[in-house]
Amino acid sequence: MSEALRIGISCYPTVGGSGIVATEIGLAMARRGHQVHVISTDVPRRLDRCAENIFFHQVRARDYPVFPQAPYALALASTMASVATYEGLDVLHAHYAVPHATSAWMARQVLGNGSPKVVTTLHGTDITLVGADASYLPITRHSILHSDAVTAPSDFLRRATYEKLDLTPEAVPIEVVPNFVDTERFRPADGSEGPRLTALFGPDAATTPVLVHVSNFRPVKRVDVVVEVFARVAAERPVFLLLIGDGPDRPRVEAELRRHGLHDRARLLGKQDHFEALLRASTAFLLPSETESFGLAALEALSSGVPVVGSDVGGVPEVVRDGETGFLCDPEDVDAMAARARALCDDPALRGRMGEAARRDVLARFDEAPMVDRYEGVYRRVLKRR
Ligand code: GMT
Repeated sequence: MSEALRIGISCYPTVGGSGIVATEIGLAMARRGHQVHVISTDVPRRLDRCAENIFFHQVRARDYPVFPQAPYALALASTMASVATYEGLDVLHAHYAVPHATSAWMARQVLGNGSPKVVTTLHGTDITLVGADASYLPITRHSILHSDAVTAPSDFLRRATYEKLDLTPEAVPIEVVPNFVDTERFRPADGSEGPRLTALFGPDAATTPVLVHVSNFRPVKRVDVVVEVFARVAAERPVFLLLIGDGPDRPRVEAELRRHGLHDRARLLGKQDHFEALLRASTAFLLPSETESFGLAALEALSSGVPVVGSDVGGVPEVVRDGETGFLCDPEDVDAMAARARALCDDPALRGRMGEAARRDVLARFDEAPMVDRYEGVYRRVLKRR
């Protein structure tokens, strides 16, 4: 094996896709024999702390009466600098530019010569919504310009970064490394999942299709549209809805389900660590997002052999093949989404064909090993420039 690296990874620990991608990269690097130091405010949900070569460093943003808010970016930069010094990090991999790329840049100013190389992975709203906002733009742009390497999960996000941050490929080469999925964990149904659905929905679950949605219930996910689609399908035929995750829009979604008189046909499970069996037993995955740089939750559904009905926005068409592994619609066209979801509920053969195509496509394009090779290649390339 070539030289083992010491890699620092900073990310948000919440249910969001960026934390999941960061954690899966860390675990994969640790399995390859590298020493991985995860730097975050809390243990990321999918981090296996018992795994060999994984270390966790908690960021504590101390509050003080004179601060308007606890200065997270400073506390993170300070922790990054300490971990880099004490653990001799070669590389610091910042996930989600705001403020992680900036904190990494600050840590480097503190450390001077011999500081780790900084790799920034952009994820989505860190560019499209927050990073491009005037309040954060100059510092985000600067931090990206001063990273040793920058990656993005889709060509859409690569282009959006150039456009919104007024950067050029010459100034900042952005490498597209698509997100990946654990295809064993997210595998197609084998027939043993039935009792899980029956436990949730009762005996009708054996013969009734289930629409599923997984997200952090932020406005950008438009979970209210998930309910609208469900209501339109439910007006035509028996169907259940499974909602997994939690976030600011959950109360509104619960109210909408009651307004439609459909709360008895829906189950809100909140944050779940192990929802794989329920996902693969579902009929179709709904993703009506306003924007989506990639759509990791959709990739997990496709890997589970579940077709996706979603918005034709951002990087989603790079993940879901319209008409083959799912259906992509104008995000404002709720009727079209409902018609597509209903077609999958009405026609088990169509659902089966698309589910199989989805699984094949994921195995061909989004398997873990080639993507982890790509990240390792990025690390080794920036280190050569030492
Ligand atoms: O950008 C965000 O909204 C946060 C981020 C997250 O932590 O969930 O999501 C983004 O990163 C994911 C992982 O790369 C992508 O799969 C999501 O599409 C992307 N979200 C958006 O672009 C809205």
